[in-house]
Amino acid sequence: MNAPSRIPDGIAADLTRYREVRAAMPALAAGLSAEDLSAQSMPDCSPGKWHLAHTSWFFEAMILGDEPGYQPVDPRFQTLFNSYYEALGQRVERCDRGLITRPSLEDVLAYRREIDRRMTAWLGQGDTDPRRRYLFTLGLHHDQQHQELFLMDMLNLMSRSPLEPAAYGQTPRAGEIEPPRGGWSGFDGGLVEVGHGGASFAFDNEGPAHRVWLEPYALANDLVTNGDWIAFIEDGGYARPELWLSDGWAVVKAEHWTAPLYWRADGPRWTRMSLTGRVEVDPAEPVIHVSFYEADAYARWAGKRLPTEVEWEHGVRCRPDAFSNSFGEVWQWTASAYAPYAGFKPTEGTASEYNGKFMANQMVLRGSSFATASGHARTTYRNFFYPHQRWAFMGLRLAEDASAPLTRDAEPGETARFRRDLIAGLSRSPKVASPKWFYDAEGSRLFEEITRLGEYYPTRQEAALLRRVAPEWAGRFGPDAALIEFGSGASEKTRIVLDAAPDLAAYVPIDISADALDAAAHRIADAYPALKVAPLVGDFLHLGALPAGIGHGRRVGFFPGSTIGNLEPDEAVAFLKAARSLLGDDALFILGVDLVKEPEVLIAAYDDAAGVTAAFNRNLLVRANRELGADFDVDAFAHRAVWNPEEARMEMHLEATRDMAVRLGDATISFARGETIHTENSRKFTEEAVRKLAQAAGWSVSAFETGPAPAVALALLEA
Ligand code: SAH
Ligand code: AVI
Repeated sequence: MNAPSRIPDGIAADLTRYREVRAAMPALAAGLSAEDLSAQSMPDCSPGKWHLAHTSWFFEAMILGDEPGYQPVDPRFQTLFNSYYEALGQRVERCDRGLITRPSLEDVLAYRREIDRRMTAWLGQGDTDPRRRYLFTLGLHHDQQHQELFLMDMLNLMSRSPLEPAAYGQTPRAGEIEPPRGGWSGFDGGLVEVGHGGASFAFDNEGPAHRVWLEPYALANDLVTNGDWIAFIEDGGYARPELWLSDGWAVVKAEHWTAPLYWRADGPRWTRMSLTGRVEVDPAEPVIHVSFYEADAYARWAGKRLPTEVEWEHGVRCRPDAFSNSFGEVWQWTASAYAPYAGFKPTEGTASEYNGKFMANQMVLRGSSFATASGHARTTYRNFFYPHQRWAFMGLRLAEDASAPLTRDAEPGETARFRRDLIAGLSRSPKVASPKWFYDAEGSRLFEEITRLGEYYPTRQEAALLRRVAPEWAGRFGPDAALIEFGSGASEKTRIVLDAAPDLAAYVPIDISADALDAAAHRIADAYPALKVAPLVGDFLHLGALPAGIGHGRRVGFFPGSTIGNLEPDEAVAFLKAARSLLGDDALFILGVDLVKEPEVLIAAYDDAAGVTAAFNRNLLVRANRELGADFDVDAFAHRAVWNPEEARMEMHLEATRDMAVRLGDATISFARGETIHTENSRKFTEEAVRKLAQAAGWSVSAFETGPAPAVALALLEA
C-alpha cells in the first residue's frame, strides 16, 4: 500500500482559504429564487447571477487563461461576464446585465463549480510565480468585494418591489455593532506616513506608503447616527441650498431627495428598507445610505466637515481604540477625491485596469461595512464611489480643524510655573497664591457651581444687564467683527452677545483652564455653526497674537464676570493696556465689574451656606497635592471670606487650623496655627474707579450701565 501523499502546508492553506471565500456568495444566494437572482434593479446594480458568474470569470481571465492552450469552460462567457476590462475584448454593457437570462442560474452555478475545480487543480500545482500568486489573492479579494455588492444590489432590488420583501430572515453581517464612545479625538498632525507598504496584500491603489502634511484636526469618535440625521431633516437640511455643493443641490432637486435612500416617513415615524424588509429607523444606529453630497451637506450643517482620507487613516492607525465602528458598520465618506497617491503604479498586466482607470470624479470612503467580508478591509483600504451614489452601505464620521491649543491638555510648562509661583507665594509673609491657579478642571467646575448659588449674585445680575444692553452695543460692532473673550470659562454669557450680534465673524475665547476652554469652545461651535471659533489656551496677562482668519472688522474685547477685580490694580491697568494694543485702534471692549455694596451681601456671596466657595478655595491645595505632589492636609485649612473696606475688596484666605509643615517639591513650608494663605482678591468698583482705570490704560468709557441691586455694572470702552 502507498503512503498517503501529503499536501504541502502552503497549498493546503491556499485551498482552505479559497474554499472559504468562494463558499460565501453561494451561501448568500441560497435562500433566493432564480428570479431574484436574475433581475437588475438599476444600471449601477448587477443581477445576483451575474456576480456569481463574474467572480468565477475573474479567476479564469486572470489566472487560468494564462496557461498555454487553455480551453475556456464556455468561450461565450468571456463576453457575458467581463465587467470592464478593455484588454479582454467585448462585453455586455453593465446596464444590460439583467437581460442575460441565459445561461440559467443552474448553468452559472455549474460554471462556478467548474472554475472551482480548475482552480483547485491549479492550486495543487503550487505555482510560485509572484505575479500569479498576487492575482490569486486579488481574485479572492475581488470575490469578497462582490459579496458585498451582491447584498447592496439585492437590497436595492427588494426596495423596488411594492411588496418590499425581506431578502433575508436575519441581516447577514460579519460582526457586532460597537456602542458609541462619545467625544472627539484630537491629532497634532504634522508630517505623517500613510498608504500601504510592505509585503502583505493590498490593492494597488493603496500604495505606495508616502508622507503627507496634516494640520491639527479632530475626528468624531462615533459615526453620525439616524437621530442626528433626523435633526438635520427637521432643520430643513434637504431644503436649504446654502448647505449643499452646487452639484449636490442639483441632484437633490432632480431626484427629489428628502431623506437617505430607502427612508420613508410613515406617519410620525421614519422607516427604512433593509435586507430584512422594512424596519423602523433606530435613532441610535449609524445613518446608512447617504451620498457624498448628503454627507458633505450634513457636515456643513453640523458646523464640521468630512475628514480627508489621510486624516481618517492617520487617526485610526494612531488610536485604533479611540473610535467606535471604524470598521464593520458603514463605509465612511471622506473629503478626498479618489486620485493616485504620489508614486502610484497600477498592477502590471490585465489587472492594471482594476483600480487606476477609475481615478476621476469619485470620492474615497474608508473603513468597511457590516456586509464587508471579515478580514477583507484594512486601515489603508480605499473604497470609492461617485458622489451621488448611495446604494452602498455608506455613512459618515465628522472631522474638524483643531487649532493646536485645543488639543493640548495645558500650556507646556504649566506645572513648572504653578510650582514656582506657589513656592514663591508661600515663602512670603503673609503667604499668598494667585487666584489663576484655582482653575483646573475641578476648579472650573466648582466656579460654575458657584454661579448657580443663591448668594452669588454677580453672574445672574450681569447676565440680566447684558441682555438689556447687548442689542444696542452690538449695533456698534460693524461688519466682520470678532469677539475676543478673556477668562471665558464656560462661555455662557457669551451667548447673550452672540445672539445680539449674529453677524460676528469669529469668537476667540481665551482661558487658562484648558479643559473648560475646550468644552466651551466645542459647545459654542456646535450652537453657532456659522461662527468661526478659535480658542486660545493661556494666561491673559501674557497675551500673544490673535489667531489668523478671524475677519477684518472690529475687534471687540469681552471681559465679564468682574474677573478684572481678581487682578491687582497695577496688573489690571497693564492688562487693559495690552488688550488695547492687541485689539487695535478701532477696538471696543465690554468690561463687567461688581460694584461696592453692603458687606453682608458680599460676604454671603463668598461664603455660601452650602460650602461650594469653601471647596473652590481649598481646591487650590487639592490641585497642589495632585499636580505638584504636595502633602497639604486640606481639611486642616478653613475657608475665610473677609471684606476689606480700605481696599474695597473681598478677600479669600485659607487659614491653618493647627501648626504644620507642608512639603512642596524640595521646599518645606511651615504654618503656624491661624496663619493664612491669601488666595484671592475680588475688588469691587465704583463708576469713578472704572473710569480712572480705563483712562490709565488708554481707553475711553463710551457707556456705563448699572443694574438693579445687588448691583453690577457694564462699561463699553472705546480705543
Ligand atoms: N467669564 C466667565 C468666567 C469667569 S471665572 C464668567 O463671567 O462667568 C474666571 C475665568 O478666568 C476662569 O475660567 C479662569 O480659568 C480664567 N482665568 C483666571 N485667571 C486667568 C488668567 N490669568 N489667564 C487666563 N484665564 C484666566
Ligand atoms: C472669577 N471671579 C470674578 C470670581 C469672583 O467673584 O471674584 C471668582 C470667585 N471667587 C469666589 N467666588 C467666586
